[in-house]
Amino acid sequence: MPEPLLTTDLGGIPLTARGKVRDLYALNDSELLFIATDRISAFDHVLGSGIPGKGKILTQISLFWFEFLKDVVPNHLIAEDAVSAPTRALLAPFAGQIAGRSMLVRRAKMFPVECVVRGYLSGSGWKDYLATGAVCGIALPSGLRESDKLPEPIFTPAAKINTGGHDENISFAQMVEVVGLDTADELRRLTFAIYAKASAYAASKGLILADTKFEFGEADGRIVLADEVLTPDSSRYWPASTYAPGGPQQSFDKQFVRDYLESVRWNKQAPAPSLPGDVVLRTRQKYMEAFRLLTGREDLA
Ligand code: Q0Z
Repeated sequence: MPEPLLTTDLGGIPLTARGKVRDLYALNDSELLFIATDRISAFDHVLGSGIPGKGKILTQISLFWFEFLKDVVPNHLIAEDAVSAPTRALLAPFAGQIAGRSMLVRRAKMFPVECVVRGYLSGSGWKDYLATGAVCGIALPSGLRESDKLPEPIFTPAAKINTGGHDENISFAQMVEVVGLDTADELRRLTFAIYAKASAYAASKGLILADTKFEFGEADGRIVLADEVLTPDSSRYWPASTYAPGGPQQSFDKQFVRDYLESVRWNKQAPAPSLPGDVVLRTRQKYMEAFRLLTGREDLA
């Protein structure tokens, strides 16, 4: 088992943003380098242990979806594995931190809205529905149960809250105030189109894509799909074989982690615990299983 990559350091190359699990570097005015580390979060904290290979697995899943969706929406990807591009000589010394887990992307002007689409009632959508009968101002039929399939997918945007805090669900009208009507309409249209194609494909592989979120930006006057796409970190995947509405569903990827954290009665305050070896190993296997199901490939690279 390789050591998990928990943090990156590219020498003099400036770090633009460090997320819970991803590091973003500015290469020049027009290009960024995304690196997916092996960090894992649960209950809103980064845990003390990483999952070896997780960043590679999630990067390969993102790359699969960018390719699969390129006829639906253009994206920010320039190249995977920036190390191999001859013009990237400056990255060569850092190949060990980059290979298989990085994406060279076009810098875009990001829209400050998460484009969330839900086909099923779960998470904050379920909480909103319980409290108000609606999600992001979209009224739903009464009597729905947790994890029920919705009559049709709903678009439930969220405003990005900087660092740490949860994104806040907003109405479509509030989104319009932020990005304008034409852009809001187009982002919603693209979000539904992507979800329709991706959820049908996932279903053909035995996976329910319960919900997911996209981030879009603008580059050269065009809307592009940015960030990571349809990874287990940005999406709820459920195995179709065990789907049972009327309560929460098991997480495809993080269930062993959550079960362990509940078993040790962690108070969900920093510092987050480390994970025992068997939880790390079984979780890695779940990520690999998602990779195999979605991409049809047996192994990374
Ligand atoms: C994405 C994020 C991460 C922390 C900025 N193509 C783009 N152009 C400009 N900005 C971004 C992108 Cl993807 C951008 N994030 C989210 C990613 C670590 C935060 F790896 N922030």
